[in-house]
Amino acid sequence: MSSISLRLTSFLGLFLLLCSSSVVVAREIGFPPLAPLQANNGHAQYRSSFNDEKQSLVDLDKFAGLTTFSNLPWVHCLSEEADVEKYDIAFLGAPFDTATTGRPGTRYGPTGIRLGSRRIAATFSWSPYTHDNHFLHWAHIVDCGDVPMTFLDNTVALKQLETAHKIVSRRPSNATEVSTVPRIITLGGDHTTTLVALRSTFDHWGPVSVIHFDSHIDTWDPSVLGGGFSDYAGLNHGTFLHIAHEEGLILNTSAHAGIRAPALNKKYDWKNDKRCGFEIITARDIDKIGVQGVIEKLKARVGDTNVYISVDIDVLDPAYAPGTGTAEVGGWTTRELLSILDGLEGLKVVGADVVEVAPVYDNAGETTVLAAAEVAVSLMGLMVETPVKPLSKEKE
Ligand SMILES: *[C@@H]1O[C@H](CO)[C@@H](O)[C@H](O)[C@H]1NC(C)=O
Ligand SMILES: *[C@@H]1O[C@H](CO)[C@@H](O)[C@H](O)[C@H]1NC(C)=O
Ligand SMILES: [Mn+2]
Repeated sequence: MSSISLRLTSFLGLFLLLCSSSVVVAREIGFPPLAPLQANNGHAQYRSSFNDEKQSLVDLDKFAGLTTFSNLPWVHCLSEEADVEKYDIAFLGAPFDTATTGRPGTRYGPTGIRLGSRRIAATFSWSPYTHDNHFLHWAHIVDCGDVPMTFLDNTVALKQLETAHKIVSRRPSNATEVSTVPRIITLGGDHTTTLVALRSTFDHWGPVSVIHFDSHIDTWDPSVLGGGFSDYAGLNHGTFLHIAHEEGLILNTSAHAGIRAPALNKKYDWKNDKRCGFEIITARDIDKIGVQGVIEKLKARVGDTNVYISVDIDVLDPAYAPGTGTAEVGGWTTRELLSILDGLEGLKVVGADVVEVAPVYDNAGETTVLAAAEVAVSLMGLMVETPVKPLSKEKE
């Protein structure tokens, strides 16, 4: 190639380069990327939303500030003051693990579940299945924080939780025209905390059907599980349903779902379980009757009664929830559990919990706390779908 044609070629190249750069209209993409702002401001305003300084702080709050459940507002529900912000559904942490029979650690459960809910927020919760958003219905939903519970004396700790339940559930609701009693979703905490929650629902609604998701029956006789050497030892996370039955808190239309842990004896535990008011759906029943079959069985069992739903995270297989104290293999998947819970829509859920979350045994991917957070959101959805009246109103 001659030197002239070489010059021509490079001239042509430069010309083309200049041409193309003047034709292409570059997007004005700010850096660092402003992803959360894009969501709220439409596709054409990558930069302009930054002009609204106040808005830019509000929209980016998912990973900022203090961590509440699903980024809900925190209300000091346990305040001595009578006049706190009103609410209809309250998340309440019960950091307690001194009545466990296996690995302890659920005192960190409420904090773990909140961390697992970091990416959940009311503004970003339109369901891909129903196109609905339970955070934005009639109910004002809040996080009341954790109840102070001593880790040195179970009797005192459970009394503290009982006092907290009384205060939180006896405050006036916000949407009084829909429902006058605020409902509580407890973030546990070992399963013993459910006994206290059932005393609280009894206070407002009388005895309820319990739908108990767990790998264990938890109706063990205190004289069997706990050694039988003291009443104190007899009250633990494997006996609380037996005691709830003794106290008349639950109906004989209750059910377990996901059971797979062995009993302590050939006959007595199963007979005693039935006597306490329970029917058993085992973990392997799902292989025969499917998710829909489990939903139908549970709905048929509780009928039109008021329901308390307790989810021990160990109902999930340890592959889906390693972060728990008494893990049992052969359990349900997270998708199965969430489908069953959402399928219970229409039941009159007066109280609920997700318990036995022990983050110290969770993995780096936070498998357990992510699952527990979604379970809690599903429980909340059931409450939003079906408002319930307190007992006194029903009698009127
Ligand atoms: C509280 O209830 C009032 C009256 O029903 C309603 O207008 C208001 O939006 C509710 N507050 C919240 C935060 O939901
Ligand atoms: C529950 O107990 C009542 C009587 O108290 C009885 O009529 C009813 O059949 C029992 N239901 C079940 C499912 O056991
Ligand atoms: Mn349990």
